[in-house]
Amino acid sequence: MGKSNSKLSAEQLTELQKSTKFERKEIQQWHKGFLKDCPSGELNRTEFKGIYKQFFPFGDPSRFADYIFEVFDRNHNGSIDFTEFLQALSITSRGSPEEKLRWAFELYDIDGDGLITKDEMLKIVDAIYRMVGSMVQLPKDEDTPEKRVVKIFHLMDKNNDGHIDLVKFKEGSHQDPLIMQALNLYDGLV
Ligand SMILES: [Ca+2]
Ligand SMILES: [Ca+2]
Ligand SMILES: [Ca+2]
Repeated sequence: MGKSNSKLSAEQLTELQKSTKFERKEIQQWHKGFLKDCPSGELNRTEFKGIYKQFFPFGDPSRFADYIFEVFDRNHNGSIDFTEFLQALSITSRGSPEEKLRWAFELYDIDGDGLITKDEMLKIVDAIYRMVGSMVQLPKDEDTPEKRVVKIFHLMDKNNDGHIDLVKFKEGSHQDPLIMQALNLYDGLV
């Protein structure tokens, strides 16, 4: 350990400026906040879930936080360092629609094979429903995760083979803004 200094070096700052859409000042502020919540400089899964719990005290965000954690943790070493944190934040808050959709696709494509199956979609949607719980009133035809998934697949899986690729995902998301729900929820956290 010991590598997490309280201040970013000039090189680290320049690197982060290149790889995110944040200004130096913003990066420094985020870094300060990050270290306050996470003095070790590495956010583990439990800490990450704890953050979500604060924002969704009436629901159960632990599963959703688990899936989001996987997308944040780029190098899959089981923790989120500041660079990973800031890069995810950069995309979800300031990314182009294209970048946001790609990020969301990664979230839904749990095994990372480039296709979203019904099962994967159901896992994420179910996690979202558990998280928001009774906070939102849903229309009758999507008041369960299963119904919601049927609806999404009807829209996106035009050839009806049970898979959605990135192209179809992007096309469908334009017609159904709710698919970005996961990201919008995340937006509310930052
Ligand atoms: Ca990591
Ligand atoms: Ca997949
Ligand atoms: Ca298909």
